[in-house]
Amino acid sequence: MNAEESVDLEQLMFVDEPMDGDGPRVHPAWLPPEAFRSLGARRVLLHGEGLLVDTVLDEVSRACARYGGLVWHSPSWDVDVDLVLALRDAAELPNPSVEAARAAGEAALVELGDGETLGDEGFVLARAGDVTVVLADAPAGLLYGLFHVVRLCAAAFDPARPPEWHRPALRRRMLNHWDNVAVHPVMGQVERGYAGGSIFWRDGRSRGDLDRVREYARLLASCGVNAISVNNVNVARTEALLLTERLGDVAEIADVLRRYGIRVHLSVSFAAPVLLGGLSTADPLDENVRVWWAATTRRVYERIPDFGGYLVKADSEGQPGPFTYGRDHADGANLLAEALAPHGGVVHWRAFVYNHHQDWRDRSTDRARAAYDHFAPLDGRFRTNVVVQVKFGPVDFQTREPISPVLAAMPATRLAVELQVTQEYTGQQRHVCHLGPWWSEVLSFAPWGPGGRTIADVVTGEAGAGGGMVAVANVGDDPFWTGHPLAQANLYTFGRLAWDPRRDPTAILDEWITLTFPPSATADAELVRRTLHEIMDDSWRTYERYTAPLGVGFMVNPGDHYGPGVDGYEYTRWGTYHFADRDGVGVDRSRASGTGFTGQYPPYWAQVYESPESCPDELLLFFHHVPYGHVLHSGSTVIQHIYDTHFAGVEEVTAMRRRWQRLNGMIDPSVYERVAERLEEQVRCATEWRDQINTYFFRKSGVPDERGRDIY
Ligand code: GCW
Repeated sequence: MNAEESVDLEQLMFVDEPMDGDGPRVHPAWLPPEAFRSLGARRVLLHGEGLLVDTVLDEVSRACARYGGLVWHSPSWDVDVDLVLALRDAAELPNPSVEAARAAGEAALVELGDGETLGDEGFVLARAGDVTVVLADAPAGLLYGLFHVVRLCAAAFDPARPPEWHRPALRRRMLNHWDNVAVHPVMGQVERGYAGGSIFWRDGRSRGDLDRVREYARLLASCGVNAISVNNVNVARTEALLLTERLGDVAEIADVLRRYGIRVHLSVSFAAPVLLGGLSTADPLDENVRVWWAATTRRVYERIPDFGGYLVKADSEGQPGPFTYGRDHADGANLLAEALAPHGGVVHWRAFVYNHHQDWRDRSTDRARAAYDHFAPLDGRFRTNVVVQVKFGPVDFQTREPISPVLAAMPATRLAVELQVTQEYTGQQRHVCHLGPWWSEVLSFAPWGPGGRTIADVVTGEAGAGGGMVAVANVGDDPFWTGHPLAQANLYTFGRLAWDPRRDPTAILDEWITLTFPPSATADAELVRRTLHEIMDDSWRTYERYTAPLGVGFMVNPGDHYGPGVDGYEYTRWGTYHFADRDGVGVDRSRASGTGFTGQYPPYWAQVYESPESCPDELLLFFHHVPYGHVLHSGSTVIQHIYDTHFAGVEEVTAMRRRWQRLNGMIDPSVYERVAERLEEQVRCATEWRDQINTYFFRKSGVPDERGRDIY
């Protein structure tokens, strides 16, 4: 196709019907109909029964109806097929080519599976003559296998394709929605949401737009997510009722998600026995409290038999918790775990617990220490159906932080790592900030020293018993789902990394590009691909360059956390300080002279971080207070590094904007326009960051830029 034909793009790229009644069209994200062309032009036989098999049938049927293929659902015989999707335990079919395909799949399994089973979600893909076969032990495996075929496009039908075996590394791959049911006076409908309203709730009630939820479920299943919590971890009165009176709303969502292999979880208030049950206490050791949770949880399972479990933020930023009763977080988590255990549910208990009423004058309290101080001593005390959910960094989802030492401190506890897909601190979906490379760094970090076990190993656990990966979602009712269309890639990447945390994020991004901008519907596919990589691959580092330097974090406007506010948090109670003065900047977290946080790491990193000489440049100001003239490993001084990176960051954003302009007329115009508009804002905001940070540090230090550029 050439550029003149691009008027047809909309037809190719968009689903036929607006999904919102008369409302705006919803962008199909990485599942445009065109991405199904290769599958939809084939003859497909589906063999097996089950709810998710019906979902696969529905997907294949829609693709085949559009692109002229054919689909049979067993029992069907004597047909020529190109693709067989079959459950392994389904009965034999009197069709030689189907049986040959299944035999090829079995052989591949023996060859590649290394004695392992496919499990509930795994699948094998192989070729038998002219036929591609996907075999799975369970329906969810077929669904994931189907989406794998979609991702591969024509390559799935390449006669030379060697067999493949896939199984998710992590059992639970979860998104947390910080969606409020009732609009919060400060945080709005979605806390830290940058994509419009909630797809689940509006103005105090369920939206009832289950079509949109269904589209969402497809998107999530296609990248591997299998669990979501549907309400904010800050649980206010209306949201607390989802557990009881409003459970029906949750059940309706669960009915839709179930068809895509996704379980529903609920954020609950630790004070629920008091708030909802009329008890006088929520003390985890009180017998009536235990009975209340058990009975309430039983009712949840009567309504939602595959309910996933509870998510709890306790004793944190004003949420109730066990501390009120002189109990600890193991007591609290075990209370809920006990109620969930008979039903196979799990409690995700967040380790994000710290004092948010700190006195900025007090240099001895260190927010970074808090999660470890609270949780590490409890290792071994949590029930097996408790997952302690740990933010990846010790402070709060910053653009750069060290990895939380809690993840290395609780070998006898199931741990999940929590990431933030919603871009609270990384540009709020107005800036391009592709987070895959950052998450990949987090997951491949080896807390016991290079070559040792990694964070990916910790959350995978022995025999897959780890706590998995969790992320705060970035989706809303925006027509592009994520506000910034390129932020869709963060959601996709999270799912794919949760499926396999060792994958290369650039390869994942490439997959996303192929699906979202299918080459067959794109005027110059290679230009589009190259341009997107150029803009996105390094965008997290670009964002880092023009914002808070060298790991010091924050410096954002208080409250909304958008844009520069160098001293915005410096004299507040939130525990996030940079301590810049005329001589230097940074937080001394050493054991020798600071808060002692470095001592929370296993010996290798405790030693590396302890000294400014060995501390990696990018984390220097997180761990040390150093003079502006301190020379980095890069050879630059701290002050010159600040100037250089801030000038460079803005130049890179300007280049992004220029590169994007190449795609004008080549891709869906509405995507083009939305991104173009956001890039304008990114340039504006990055410039503001550059000038405020540079000016601030120039005024503090009095050290001029050695290249004499404009500082105000
Ligand atoms: O980063 C902070 C956010 C809060 C959020 C909190 C948390 C849901 O600013 O809005 O509250 O983290 O993770 O609980």
